[in-house]
Amino acid sequence: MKKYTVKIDGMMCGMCEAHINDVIRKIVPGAKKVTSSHSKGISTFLAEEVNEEKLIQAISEMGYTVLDIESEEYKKKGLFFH
Ligand SMILES: [Cu+2]
Repeated sequence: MKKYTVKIDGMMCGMCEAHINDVIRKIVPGAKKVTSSHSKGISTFLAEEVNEEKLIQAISEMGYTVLDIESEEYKKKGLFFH
């Protein structure tokens, strides 16, 4: 599982956030914890694998601009024993 952070230009309000969340869920069927913030200009979600090209294209087609996609290994807290 990875945590993806997508920097998006053009979100202006809660409706934009909802639109972006919808398109992420559509392009990334297994996406979890999909959240977007128009004030920060980012969307985050958890997923195993993402077709980044397809996601960028789908978001652009809606009139927003993807500036960057970052991913990092996501580890649930408390899952590991010392
Ligand atoms: Cu809006």
